[in-house]
Amino acid sequence: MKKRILALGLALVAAATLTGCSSEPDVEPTGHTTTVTVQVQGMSYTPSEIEVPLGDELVVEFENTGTDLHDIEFGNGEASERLNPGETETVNVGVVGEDMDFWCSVSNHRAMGMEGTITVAE
Ligand SMILES: [Cu+2]
Repeated sequence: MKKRILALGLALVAAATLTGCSSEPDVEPTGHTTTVTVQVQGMSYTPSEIEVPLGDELVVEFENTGTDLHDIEFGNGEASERLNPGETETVNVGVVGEDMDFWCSVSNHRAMGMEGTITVAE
């Protein structure tokens, strides 16, 4: 029984990995990495607009400098954990081939203004 559960778990991980690969945009990677620090100010991200050269890998160092629980979630499915105030997490967003939104998935934070955009610069 335990073995069967383990096998199912592995299958789910494999499926998730495959889905992750197929959702990557068809773009020539530059081999460069753009690293951006994103902080929280009240109920918004700063910066809320990030520009990334086409094909760069984007790494976001998310610092919860706010006073509530927050996370950061990207349009391609990458996301941080929910962080307490003062915590930091580095999220590898992957190679960026198209414009993308990002937002906080906690409660109604997105509606309150916790969202932003990643713009591809060609
Ligand atoms: Cu939030």
